[in-house]
Amino acid sequence: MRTILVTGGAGFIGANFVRMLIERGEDVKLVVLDKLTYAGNLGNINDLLASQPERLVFVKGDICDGDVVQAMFDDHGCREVVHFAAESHVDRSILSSSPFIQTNVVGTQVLLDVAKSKNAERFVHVSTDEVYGSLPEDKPEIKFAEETPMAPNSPYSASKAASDCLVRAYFHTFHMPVMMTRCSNNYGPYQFPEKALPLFITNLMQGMKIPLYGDGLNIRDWLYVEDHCQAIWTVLNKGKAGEVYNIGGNNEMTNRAIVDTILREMGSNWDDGVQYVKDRPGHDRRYAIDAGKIKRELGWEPRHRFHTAIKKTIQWYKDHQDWWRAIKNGEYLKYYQTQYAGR
Ligand code: NAD
Ligand code: TDX
Repeated sequence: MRTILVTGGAGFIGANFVRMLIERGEDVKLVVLDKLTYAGNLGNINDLLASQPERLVFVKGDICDGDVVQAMFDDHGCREVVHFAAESHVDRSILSSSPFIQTNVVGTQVLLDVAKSKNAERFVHVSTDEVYGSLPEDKPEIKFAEETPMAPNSPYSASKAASDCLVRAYFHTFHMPVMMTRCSNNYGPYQFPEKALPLFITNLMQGMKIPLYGDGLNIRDWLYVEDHCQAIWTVLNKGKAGEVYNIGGNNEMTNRAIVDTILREMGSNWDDGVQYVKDRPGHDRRYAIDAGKIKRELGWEPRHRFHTAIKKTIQWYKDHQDWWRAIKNGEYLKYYQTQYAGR
């Protein structure tokens, strides 16, 4: 049985990754290291921690703490790493960038150093398409390729780009078996309701409006989270050391089109359900991924179609109101007030 360290496994994508591998019975033991920041939620994996204690272990800790990370290898026997842990919300990085530099840059460096000293066998660094910057909306033929130069525009994407540089350097200098993935926007169960899709869906369920930034014509490439998790598993198993793999849904949509779909599915309309608000500073106009390399070289492509997966996602938030109502409380309300009041 392989023993894999999963950082950030109590967050949105990390928890979906853990759930996928454990539920389908992969021959793995997963050790989740998570600081449980505002975005981490043990409730995302609690049932599996209770039912599969020999295959899933949780440690509360910070990836910036070298001793804690070392114990993952020495005490828990981890030999491979999938690195999800990060500060991940662009708007929060605009409010305050320092936690982003600490976790995303320093934390990744600590993790790389320990993994190097322990001769980790495989290391997947989960990154983002946002490191490439923004694409023009009037040139649909241009997409991000792995060779596209990095040009990050937000403190969040700048911190992710810095971590990508470190990962690249540890391959080049130390020949570490590291791989990097750069994925487009995810959606699905367990996504923290500060991100656009769960925010829009749960606001409507609370009788509140969708706050749509600017003219609502920014474009993102939406990927169902399960497809992303399968891509990461594929890279961990078949990826080549030192390589970058772009991951995308081949599903570019404007925010207006996303909102339109959600309104229709939830029986609302533009007048009752949407409020245009002041734009995000530095708001990237368009992201689009060319995911040809991972398809050609590793045989991965997305399986879920947006129109069915978004229905499934909306249904999940309808069926799990306790989950998101508990989050949309306390600290969250303070954040919401700071982020949206007066916009
Ligand atoms: P998330 O914010 O939902 O979860 C992040 C997790 O990391 C949380 O559980 C949090 O507690 C944990 N964490 C934060 N700081 C930590 C620290 N110092 N030590 C240990 N744990 C810490 O994020 P997500 O949306 O699941 O994203 C996961 C990864 O995927 C991130 O690296 C992000 O950059 C990347 N990514 C996300 C998307 C997306 O659409 N959500 C797209 C592409 C790439
Ligand atoms: O209230 C909102 N109103 C709005 O119009 C919010 C929160 C967002 N938006 C817009 C901004 C974006 O154009 O919706 C789009 C999606 O926004 P986010 O969910 O914040 O995602 P984005 O900024 O595109 O970044 C996401 O994808 C890449 C993740 O949060 C990152 O972690 C990932 O790296």
